[in-house]
Amino acid sequence: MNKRNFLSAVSLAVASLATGSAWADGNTFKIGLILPMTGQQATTGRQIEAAARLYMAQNGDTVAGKKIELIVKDDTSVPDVTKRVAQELVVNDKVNVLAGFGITPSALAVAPISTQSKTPQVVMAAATSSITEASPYIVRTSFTLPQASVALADWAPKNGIKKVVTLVSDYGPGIDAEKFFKERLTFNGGQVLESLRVPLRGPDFAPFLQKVRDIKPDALFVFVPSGAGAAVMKQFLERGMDKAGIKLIGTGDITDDDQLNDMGDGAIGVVTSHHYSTYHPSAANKKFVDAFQKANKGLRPNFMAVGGYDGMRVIYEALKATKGNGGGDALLAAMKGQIFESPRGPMFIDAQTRDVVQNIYLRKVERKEGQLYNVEFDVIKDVKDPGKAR
Ligand code: VNL
Repeated sequence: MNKRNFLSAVSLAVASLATGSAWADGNTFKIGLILPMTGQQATTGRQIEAAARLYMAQNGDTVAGKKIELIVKDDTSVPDVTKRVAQELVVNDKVNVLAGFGITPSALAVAPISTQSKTPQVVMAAATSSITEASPYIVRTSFTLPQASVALADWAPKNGIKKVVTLVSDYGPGIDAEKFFKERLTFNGGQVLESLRVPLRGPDFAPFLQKVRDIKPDALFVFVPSGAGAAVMKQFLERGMDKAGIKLIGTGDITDDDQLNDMGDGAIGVVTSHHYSTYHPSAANKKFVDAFQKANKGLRPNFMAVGGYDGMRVIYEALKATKGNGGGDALLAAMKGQIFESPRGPMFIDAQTRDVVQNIYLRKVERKEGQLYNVEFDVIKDVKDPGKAR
């Protein structure tokens, strides 16, 4: 479908929403959950789907008199597919909410559809700062890379790390991480010696790591998306970078709980900053982790799972608040300003920006009870996305 046909299809759908026929298909409330279930980002899809199903199992599938129907679609993390699937979900399935979005380009591809059809779009994974500005219907329950990166740039120079090389995936979140880490480190008297970018698809880290070895900084700061951290860690250790005195630091995407336990003792001591650790010491998190593992053959929930779980909560609470008969605008209004305790700690959906405000933790990989975990050792409370201030 070309753009014009698509827009008129959406307008038709909007017209039918306005006359009430779409809502008349009774007492179901449909959530279109679009995720990368196959391909390079499949772990993200698996984590979020499992978390959404856990939330429903724990909270029931009837809310405010409506039966919740979860429609999961695989977009293979190809934005053109995300867009087509979103269009079908809005026009044919008449979903009440769109949710998921494993990577930034997928979230951005759907933003115009959300705006046109007035469908709330709950971003559970993608983390480029600007995403929430792409549509007034976007609400985010994951995190932003500026939010996660700045804390580490404050920690590093106080801990003997002054000269850093950055290595990021060459797209939205990587560029945010690079920029905000560098700005803050420089402000703190440190220095970024070189900024390296690797392709998102099928990256070969070897030549980049060789370059880092030659430059010999105090530390290498890395952002790669969830699922790619283990490959970086393996090559970092194989090349003896740690033995050459180069520390590995980054946002928590690199010591992703989905993979961390298989990374081996070489990962011990790696310091990262992030909003969620499976090891987060709270009763709410313990309950979440236990239930998630029980329902998923021992799979450890990572930060993607938490974004999905909390996203479902935001949708459920909005449906309750609107007593089951609100349209897109009413649901969106009821999502704004929600404040609650997540497994990650306290969180808040800023009504102005529709973005998540949350604690950012500094963590160090340690072996605990025989397993590798990101163990939190410091916290910066209630961090807003620093990308929004400018
Ligand atoms: C993104 C950001 C994706 C952080 C990620 O994993 C991640 C994104 C799939 O915005 O594309 O860990």
